[in-house]
Amino acid sequence: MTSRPLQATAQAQPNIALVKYWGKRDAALNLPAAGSLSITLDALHTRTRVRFDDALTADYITLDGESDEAQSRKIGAFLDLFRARAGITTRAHVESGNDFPTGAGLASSASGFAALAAATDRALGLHLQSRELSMLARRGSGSAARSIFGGFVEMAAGTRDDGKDAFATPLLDASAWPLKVVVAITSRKRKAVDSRAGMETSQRTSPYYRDWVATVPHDLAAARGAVQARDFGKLAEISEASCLAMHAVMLATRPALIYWNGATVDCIQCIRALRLRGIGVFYTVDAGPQVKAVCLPDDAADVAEALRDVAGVENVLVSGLGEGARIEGDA
Ligand code: 2P0
Repeated sequence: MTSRPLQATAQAQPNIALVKYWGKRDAALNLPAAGSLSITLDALHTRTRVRFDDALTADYITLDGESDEAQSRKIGAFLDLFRARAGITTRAHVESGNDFPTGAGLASSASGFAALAAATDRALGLHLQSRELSMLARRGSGSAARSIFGGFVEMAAGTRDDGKDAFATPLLDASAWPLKVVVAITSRKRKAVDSRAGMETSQRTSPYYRDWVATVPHDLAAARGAVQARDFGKLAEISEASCLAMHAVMLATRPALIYWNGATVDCIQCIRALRLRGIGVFYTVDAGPQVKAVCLPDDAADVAEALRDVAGVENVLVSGLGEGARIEGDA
């Protein structure tokens, strides 16, 4: 008798947080200290194939064609969560690829763990609900919980010790408010301090960390209201404030976390000047030097042209808002 191969391929896209996540209330379960709100992109993709094979004696994992010991350990532990649910110990072959730079502040861990969660769920025939998939994706990377869904998404911090109330929920479909995101790439280098290590140090040493966590519920409520009302000006105000407050925490971390370069600052100034000219745009920056300009659809071309002219900008990508993680081949 031949059994059906336990394999599946999924795709997911990165998301950009407008109300940021920086800090955890529990490291073991990867529970965020506060909620966050994001938009899922459509132009950058992670594609992940998972195949469970009884002949394997260890997990075999490649990311963009290369294997990395630390990443493999992290992914192996993530697969263990699914193996435990399926009641198996079978090892897996995982191949994952991004069509954008990995580890450079473009949320590759978000799309990576969301795609891996979706593919593994299908390969093992678990048929988990999206909410549960979001909770599992969170264990890989907090931001990945959000990439399970498309459009505008809110991540709940939850209060339970077991993390069963810390998952993302879709707020609004991409088609209901089709904003554009212009991404200005200012460096393709891998960042020196990854988000997980950075937020742990901020939590331990930044004098502003507690105040930062205390500001998030208000920003979250205001951003949620702005999304529901399609109030671009309000969303701009909240998003830029949340971004800068997070970077203030990072700057005050010891040793300081300075994810920006000169071009990052010049892009921010360019966006501020565009807005004074009446263009519908605001900026946000994550744990990396790239600048994401969120714009009204009709203004995206002007924003892209202006950012392309900023010295130090290597490339500019224009993205719409996209769907959540999905299985390749499904309609
Ligand atoms: C965010 N970032 O909300 C924030 C803004 C970076 C800056 O979520 O430790 O890779 O795996 O849960 O999800 C990046 O953090 O961290 C992130 P872990 P993750 O998008």
